Amino acid sequence: ESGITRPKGHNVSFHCNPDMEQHHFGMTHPMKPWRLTLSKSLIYSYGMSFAMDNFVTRAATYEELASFHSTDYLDFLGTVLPEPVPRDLESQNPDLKFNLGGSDCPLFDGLYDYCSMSAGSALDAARKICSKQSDIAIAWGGGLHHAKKAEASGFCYINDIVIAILELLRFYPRVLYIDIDVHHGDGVEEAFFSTDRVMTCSFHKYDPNNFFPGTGALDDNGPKSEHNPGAHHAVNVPLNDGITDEQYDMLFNNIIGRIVEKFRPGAIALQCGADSLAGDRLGRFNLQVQGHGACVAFCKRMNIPMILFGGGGYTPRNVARAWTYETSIAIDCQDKINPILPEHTPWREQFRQDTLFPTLEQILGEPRQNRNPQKRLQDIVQHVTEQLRFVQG
Ligand code: ZL4
Ligand code: CA
Ligand code: ZN
Repeated sequence: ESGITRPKGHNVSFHCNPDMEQHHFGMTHPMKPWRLTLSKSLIYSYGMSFAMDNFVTRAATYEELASFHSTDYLDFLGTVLPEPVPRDLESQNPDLKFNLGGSDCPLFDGLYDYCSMSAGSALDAARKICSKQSDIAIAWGGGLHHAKKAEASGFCYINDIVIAILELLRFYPRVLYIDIDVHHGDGVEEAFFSTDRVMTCSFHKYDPNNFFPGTGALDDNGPKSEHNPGAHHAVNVPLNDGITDEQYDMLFNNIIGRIVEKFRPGAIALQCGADSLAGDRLGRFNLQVQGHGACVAFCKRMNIPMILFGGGGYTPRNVARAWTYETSIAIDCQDKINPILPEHTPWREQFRQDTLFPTLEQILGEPRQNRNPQKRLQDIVQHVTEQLRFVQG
């Protein structure tokens, strides 16, 4: 008996499609759709599905994908076939059409289905929010924030987040997008560069020369040109290696607290990329499951309808821990669940430690050096505070 019951006063819906998890980017590619299977298996083992409305989502239609993407791009995406032999390992090859087929965004079997299923979950989640049937809607298979209108980028082909936010904008005057993936949420930021109805805020590792995608500096806040209403509506929080839970929590609460107070969003889209966790194959931070989850808890306390998206996350056991803990926060049972992983969890040995909350020492041995001086973090809060003077709610 897990003791997990329906949360009082709010509805949580869970949107997934098991077919999505069957796709493979390639043996050594860091993006493993199987991490979604591992995450769900842990969520179900804890009995959390009994506290949510569970939906197996459909694939998004061509017309739905075309609400953001160009038809040229979609037509190509729908017809390209995986190549029998990888043509070129260099994804910087300028010949790639729509940036498809390199090492970051390979062509694989069922690519179009994979993309439309991710967007289908995100859209279903958005529609449950719009119809007020859900207060929190979860789409761990979405969160693919780098995809552009007519270009694949950074493991992302279809920007399910943009498509979901466009749906939210049919019902809500203002939507806040928050992105805690270790990478800059450039695709979502760019999509809403010229509107004041969406504010975007990404926290990320920033190093223009050595870390993908290289954008998202503190003073990149939306084009300030030609009476652009979207000016000042992009918040960027550039960080360095090794940031800790305490520092991240301070920044997140300060910055998101101020944005919500000023912008007064009707809905929140929160991208919960788990590559910001310590020990991630591509990540650089020292965040623990608790610190990552604290961002979700903070947003939930504001009582604003919210979609939780997945995103990056390249060490599957830690992805599963974070998204399980965050599901428990959504349904308000985080204080009730046993931190020892349920005995009957499938693939339990994959988790190495039997706890939901391994220590930094257990994850990394030696924690990564923290290169975020407190003074720099205060300057960031200061900059955002000044930026928000230009924003109206
Ligand atoms: C890999 O091992 O920084 C792809 C990508 C494939 C398999 C074998 C091919 C070996 C790491 C990454 C060659 C790999 C060369 N395989 C990759 C500038 C780059 C050009 C491509 O979390 N090389 C590009 C994208 C980032 C770059 C990060 C994050 C997505 C998200 C949301 C996207 N691209 C340099 C890298 C491997 C690979 C190993 C890789 N790619 C690491 N970082 C990137 O924000 C879902
Ligand atoms: Ca981010
Ligand atoms: Zn990422």
